[in-house]
Amino acid sequence: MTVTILFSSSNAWISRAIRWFSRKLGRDKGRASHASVSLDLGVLHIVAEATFPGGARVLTRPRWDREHTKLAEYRVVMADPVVPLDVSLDLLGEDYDLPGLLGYVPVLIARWFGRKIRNPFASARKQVCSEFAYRLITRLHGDVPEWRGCDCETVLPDDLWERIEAGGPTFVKQ
Ligand SMILES: [Ca+2]
Repeated sequence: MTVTILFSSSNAWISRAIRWFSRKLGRDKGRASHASVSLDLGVLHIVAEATFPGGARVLTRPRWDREHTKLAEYRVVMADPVVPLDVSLDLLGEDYDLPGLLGYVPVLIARWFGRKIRNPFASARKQVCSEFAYRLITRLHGDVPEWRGCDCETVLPDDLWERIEAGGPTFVKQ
């Protein structure tokens, strides 16, 4: 099994809102608005992601490629999954975490002022895209040094991407 993380962008309103917040955090990049996990199982190549509408879902990799603008892809360096794939994917079918996304507003406003607060509306079961990618990869791989200290209920796709770019043992650019 080959696991990769995909960063992408789109013109959906949620995507634009996430990029707007990223820019307001001082990133002229404001690059990725979406993170997904690609799983090449040999007989089947799928992408698992949390999306609105749709919630936590899988689709085929060719279809994902048709529907997304890929900005970057990194392979996760790993042997066998720490948590078996079917258990790791247990969150599939959960709803999109819309209340949690709303909770990003006070979280990101606090970040403008250099403060860190918890997401007041987040649900651990419901998923936003970066949260789902974080949870799935850390289940499959185990500890990810690059992401240590991340709160998956307040993390943005660009946060995950920047930490990967900063270097570490877990990810190799494709
Ligand atoms: Ca959540």
